[in-house]
Amino acid sequence: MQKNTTLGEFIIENQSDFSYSSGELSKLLNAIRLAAKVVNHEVNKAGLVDLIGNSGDVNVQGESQQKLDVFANKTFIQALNNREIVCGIVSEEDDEYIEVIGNNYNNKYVILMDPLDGSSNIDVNVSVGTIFSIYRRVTPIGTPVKSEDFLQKGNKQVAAGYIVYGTSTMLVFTTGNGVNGFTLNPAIGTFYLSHPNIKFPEKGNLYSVNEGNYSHFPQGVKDYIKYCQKIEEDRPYSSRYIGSMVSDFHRNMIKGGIYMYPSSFPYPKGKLRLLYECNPIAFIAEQAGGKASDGYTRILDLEPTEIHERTPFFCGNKYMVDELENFINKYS
Ligand code: P6P
Repeated sequence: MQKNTTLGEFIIENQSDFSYSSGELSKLLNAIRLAAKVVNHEVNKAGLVDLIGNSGDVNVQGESQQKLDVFANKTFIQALNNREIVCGIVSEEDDEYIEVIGNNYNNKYVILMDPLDGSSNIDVNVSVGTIFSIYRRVTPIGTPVKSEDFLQKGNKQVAAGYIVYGTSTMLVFTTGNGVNGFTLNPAIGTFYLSHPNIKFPEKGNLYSVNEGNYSHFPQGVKDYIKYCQKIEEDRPYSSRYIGSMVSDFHRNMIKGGIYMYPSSFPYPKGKLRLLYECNPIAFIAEQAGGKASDGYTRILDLEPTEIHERTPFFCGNKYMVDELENFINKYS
């Protein structure tokens, strides 16, 4: 695929790669593309209008909702609702799943998303991201969506991706045939294929973790961090942590590295949510030749029981995650 192919051309030319698609998956990706442009426009001018700061509400996670969180959530839900593509939506910002009534429940897909991850960074002009995960529903078409449509293992995803609103805005996604990155040309509002077939580099030297929580980490994670910090000839590591997982993961996938959010205080099960943060990023990581686990089990094989459940999350170059798991397993 030629660089500078537009996202629209890419979707049309790769339609056959989208398993199960009867054009609905393409429409779904196009809806995401539109919503991403709208959110990008607001993120880029947030400092200029009254969209910064708390909305005054608190989301299901007990986290104060930034106004852009609320705006992004509404924008993606409207884009998905108006096209009668999905039969249900899970969002980090909503306690319960959202049933999409149109089309007499005949839509085949469900989508789970974090509409604006890392939003606590908005007020300080640090990059944020949107994460999405797409499944084919498992309950009969023509019936109302049910929770089991959302509580599927990550290995059942048909597509997953993220938008990173950074120095440039990129949409990165997979449908199970590799990972491709598209950069937005804001002057004309078009995403162009800028990073075809993204793969982790063979070696990585970045580790991303909030070391402020070090004292609460499991011993194996502490040992791995010390291993990263040991100054040895051939392994000069660098610590890079933005506090926005999409940005940390994106950098690590391009340059080589590992992102870690272990169980710690006050997150005994980890902070990141399995369904709409870890599963989509894990799908992308594996498609790019990387690995994602909870320290013991492949993230994509975890059996979800609750739509907002959390998990410890370790994701990056395969050999780096393998090394980390070896340290953790010394204590199990
Ligand atoms: P901490 C953002 O809230 C997020 O979910 C991830 O994007 C980010 O990596 C992490 O939490 C930051 O959490 O506890 O290090 O501030």
